[in-house]
Amino acid sequence: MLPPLSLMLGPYCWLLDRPYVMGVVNVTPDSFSGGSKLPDFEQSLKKALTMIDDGADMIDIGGESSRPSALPVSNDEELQRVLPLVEALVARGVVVSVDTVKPAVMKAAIDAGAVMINDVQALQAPEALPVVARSQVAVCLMHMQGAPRTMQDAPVYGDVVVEVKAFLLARVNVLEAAGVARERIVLDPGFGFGKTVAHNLALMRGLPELAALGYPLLVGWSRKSTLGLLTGRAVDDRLAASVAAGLAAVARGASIVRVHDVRETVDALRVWRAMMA
Ligand code: HH2
Repeated sequence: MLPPLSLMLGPYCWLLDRPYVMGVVNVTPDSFSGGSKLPDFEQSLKKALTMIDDGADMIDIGGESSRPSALPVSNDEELQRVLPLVEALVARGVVVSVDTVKPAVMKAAIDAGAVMINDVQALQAPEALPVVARSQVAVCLMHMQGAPRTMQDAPVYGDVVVEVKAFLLARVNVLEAAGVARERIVLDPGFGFGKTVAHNLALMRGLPELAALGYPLLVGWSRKSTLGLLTGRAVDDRLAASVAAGLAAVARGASIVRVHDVRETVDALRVWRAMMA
């Protein structure tokens, strides 16, 4: 058994000796699993605090959907959506991550006390890397093939595990060369981002190989379309499928699960660990 990894997130240090749960709060009108109206501040705050009461270790706030049909959002609009919530949660001692690809949003979020940047583009936007490198926050580097608008059209890989691993390792090398300590880096294979069901399942089988790179793995299976294809369930009816996928990912080496349904995930992980550990 390898010793548990640790993760530095600004002033926090997590010993990853149990699975951690990241609760998703999207302040968007068009996220794939959300409603069709922009949630207001009070609704979002209540949702995040309920997740913390239910056992979430951190909250991931998103102000721009990454689904293929999502409308692009300006810097100002995204900041207006996420910053008040970041500030309110940080003031309450909550560990906050911000899901963004925009350097300006990253900078403002870090200044407001967010301790993780979750970037589905793995800090590839110009200026994203220096913003994060200058700080002490953690960063989640996710793999995506193509761009959100077209990524699901016809994704093609030779060997999806080899290619995702090579991409993540290349990004890690760029970050470490820029001075980002390895203890601040989290990797994510990006389930559903330019991947077919077969690709996603191959990546699940290959998860131990990604974990062997020695960085904590974060996985986002919650409510995703592969679960819909496996079960025949609509997006608002994928709770059991999401919980099962989260457990399977932890069994294969994931350290952090990114979920919409915190209470059920936390309960399932507690029982599973008590019985399987
Ligand atoms: N999935 C989504 C968004 N951000 N970040 C990471 N690291 N990993 C993921 O798998 C991931 C992510 C998509 O889910 P959601 O936030 O619910 O939807 P949307 O992007 O439509 O807001």
